[in-house]
Amino acid sequence: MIKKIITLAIILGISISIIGLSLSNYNFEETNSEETTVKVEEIIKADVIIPIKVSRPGCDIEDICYIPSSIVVEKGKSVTWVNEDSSFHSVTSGFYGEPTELFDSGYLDPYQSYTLSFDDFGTYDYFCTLHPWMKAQVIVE
Ligand SMILES: [Cu+2]
Repeated sequence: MIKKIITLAIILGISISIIGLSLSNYNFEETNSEETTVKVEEIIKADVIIPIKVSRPGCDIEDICYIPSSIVVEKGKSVTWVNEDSSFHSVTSGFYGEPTELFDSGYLDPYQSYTLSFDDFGTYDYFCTLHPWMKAQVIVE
């Protein structure tokens, strides 16, 4: 009789543990599925943005082809450009028709970024090889 009671108690204990485990699993899965609904995006910290619609003339009127059109950085620091437009653009040193060949991002795809570090003082003018009206500068202090 005592043996039967002990066996029953053990079976009961195991059953409770199993139920408890499956409940905790269920809760875990639920939280997990909520977390996966959060959109995961690669976050690039942009110092200069190439905004939308700059592939047509007009952004030069307000000087917003690159935002900001003039950025001041400390010597040794880097600048990251992000192309937020749906067209290709470039970050090329110099002026349209007069590149200085110091740097050239090549064609940046939409949402592609380009990072450069500036180790010398000076004013670095740059432009877009595809759109003559797009120009801006980096000032290294
Ligand atoms: Cu461009």
